Amino acid sequence: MRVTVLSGGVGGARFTRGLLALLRERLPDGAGGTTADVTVVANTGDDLWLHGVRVCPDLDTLMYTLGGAVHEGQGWGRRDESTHVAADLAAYGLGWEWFTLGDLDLATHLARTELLRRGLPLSAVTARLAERWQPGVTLLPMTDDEVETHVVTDDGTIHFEEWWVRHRAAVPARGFVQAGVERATPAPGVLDALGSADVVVVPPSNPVVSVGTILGVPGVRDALRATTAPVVAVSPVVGGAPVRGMADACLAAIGVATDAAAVARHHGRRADGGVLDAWLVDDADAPTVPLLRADGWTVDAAPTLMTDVPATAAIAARALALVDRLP
Ligand code: FO1
Repeated sequence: MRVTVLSGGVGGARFTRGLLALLRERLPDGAGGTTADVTVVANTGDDLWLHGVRVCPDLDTLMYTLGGAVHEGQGWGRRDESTHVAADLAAYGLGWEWFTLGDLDLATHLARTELLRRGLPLSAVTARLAERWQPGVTLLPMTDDEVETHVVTDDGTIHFEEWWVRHRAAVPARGFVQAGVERATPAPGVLDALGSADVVVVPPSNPVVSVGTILGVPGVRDALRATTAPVVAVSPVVGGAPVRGMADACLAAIGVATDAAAVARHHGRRADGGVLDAWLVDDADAPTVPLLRADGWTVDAAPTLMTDVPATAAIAARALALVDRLP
């Protein structure tokens, strides 16, 4: 069974961990793994150059979370981290003191940068770094080309991470620019992962700057619309608010209401020219189920708070169960 996941952010990584736990239970390979072949296409729009190293937040959150090394409370960065180098860099007045690169995390960025400088594309670099962590999935950047999400504010255009971390998305975003996306191509394996999947899963990732960025890579949206695989997604909005992060600030910037039905309609059903087939909302949003069903959506309500891995596995099970209810 081939499963392809489009993931960004902490929510995407946590969901994928639960999905893998479910697949290991349902399709065990007898060695603690799963016979399912899971490919995760990661958002790379958050990527940036800092202190001369390439930082890939969403690839690293997936690699650390699935590799068992993530700082669980943060959902990003390494557990048992220290920040000696960051403190000393601050003493030089360099870098972003509000964006902490931990000492162990820096090793990842130094390794990545070394391999990039040797001429490896990001996809090959990612595969090489993942060998150490054994995430249990094929981890693919959405593209090997440098695409960065920049945020247009009244005081100028800044990198997404500055808007997200320094300003906590409190500065109004007038729009998002995926710098470089027009000349980007999907990374090797991405289109095949979509075309040959038995199911495509969209976790409760940020619909604008994670899912939207991945879909913005030329060719990806068309491949998603064309695949014979059903496409199921989990709402990142519960009861009118994002579960984590500041997706509401992103949705407001593009004029989409922060509610489960509005986000579904923003992505759209494939039958209507959109990219999804089925949508799982939280029990808190059960009232939207009949409304969406009336529009032809295959939709269900379930507990969707990813409180721990078993709870997340149960959410993944409910999302996959929607496949059986597709017309
Ligand atoms: N998030 C923060 O809130 N504060 C930080 O200092 C911070 C540093 C950081 C360093 C490396 C990295 O890969 C991620 C980091 N993040 C930090 C998280 C990051 O902003 C988010 O995980 C993603 O960009 C959201 O998808």
